[in-house]
Amino acid sequence: MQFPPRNGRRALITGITGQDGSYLAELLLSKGYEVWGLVRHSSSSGTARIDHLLQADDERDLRLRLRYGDLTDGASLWAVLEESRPDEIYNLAAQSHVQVSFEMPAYTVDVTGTGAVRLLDAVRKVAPAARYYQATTSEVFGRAALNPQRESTPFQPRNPYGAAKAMACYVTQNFREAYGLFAVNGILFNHESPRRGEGFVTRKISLAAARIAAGVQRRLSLGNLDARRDWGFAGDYVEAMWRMLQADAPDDYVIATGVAHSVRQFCELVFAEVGLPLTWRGNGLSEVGLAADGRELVTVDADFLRPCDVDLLLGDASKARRALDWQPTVTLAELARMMARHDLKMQSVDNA
Ligand code: NDP
Ligand code: GDR
Repeated sequence: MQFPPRNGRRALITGITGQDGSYLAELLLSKGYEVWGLVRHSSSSGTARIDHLLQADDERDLRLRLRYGDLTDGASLWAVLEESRPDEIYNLAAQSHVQVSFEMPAYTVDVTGTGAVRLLDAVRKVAPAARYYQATTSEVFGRAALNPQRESTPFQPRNPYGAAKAMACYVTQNFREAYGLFAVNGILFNHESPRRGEGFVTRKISLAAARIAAGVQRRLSLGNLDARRDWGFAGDYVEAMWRMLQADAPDDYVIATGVAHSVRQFCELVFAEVGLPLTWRGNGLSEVGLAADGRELVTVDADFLRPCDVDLLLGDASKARRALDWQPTVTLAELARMMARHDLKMQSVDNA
């Protein structure tokens, strides 16, 4: 199928207040786009990650416009599509926390799975020429029998979040095939940054290490230290999203670094960066990470263990490297340093 050439420069981002949404908004604005963002209403402001783009009225970037809406409210999706008439749509909104998806499975499926279907259905009817990006995830692979995982690896999600994302992925593919939409799935492996939500393990570790180094927290409790993930830098991954929508034809791509590390290894990198190198003693629930002076800085708490966890996710992004000329630029050690330094600086500002 032939798709019209890309010349439009108006984008709609759902999930613009999240980690990826904030980096993507910066990227698109820097490329000259007009950016529309869908935000949920909240009793307190939820725009901390994009406040630097919103500033005071006389200084703010007028190419960034926010509209209230919610993936659970189809009418708000129609309204924002009709008003913004986007050339590109990035569906990044989701209930994105795996542990929360065990506690709120029906809600997670409604937002993360059915929400994507609501948006796709509205796109098909209101903006069928727009290019659509669906944020899919390595969690769709779940208990994968083969490593590394690539686009052809069968889906075996192990939690409600992964199952909801698999549904969103399948419907994106289905609408591409059935209605000729330019709709793509980015199957992204874990990506982190100083803007990462505080409930995800890398940020939980960098924040705690900084607070412990500053003397305002005593220890960090974690769950599965053996879990291994393919962690990259979020700034690199939003570049891949954009490249997928500039391609000649719609397709699905794995985005990953191709290197996996354990939660334990990430702790070691971050604590060393804040001047507290760790050694480990014990195992299972009794394992502890010790400072050089013998203080127990990291402990294991059963509350943070999941009903079932994904032990290892490792991606093969060679298709994206070939077709999109994309590759990661930040190593895990650099990422750990970036996050630790940011959170140490936050401590010194807080304590000033
Ligand atoms: P975040 O959790 O940081 O951001 C999620 C965004 O979705 C927030 O802006 C949030 O708004 C918004 N949101 C949540 N529920 C709704 C709703 N019902 N209606 C409208 N908006 C909603 O996620 P990330 O930025 O890390 O990830 C972006 C996307 O990529 C997500 O879909 C995630 O599942 C997926 N993904 C992420 C990976 C990662 O490693 N970061 C890897 C693979 C996929 P609010 O600020 O109000 O909460
Ligand atoms: P994940 O990220 O579930 O991979 O989902 P998270 O950082 O939450 O967990 C990664 C691994 O660390 C283990 N772990 C802990 N996790 C958290 N959150 N808190 C802890 O205390 C803890 N201790 C150990 C987990 O068990 C897991 O194995 C993220 C999200 O961004 C998804 O939206 C995205 O789709 C996937 O990454 C790819």
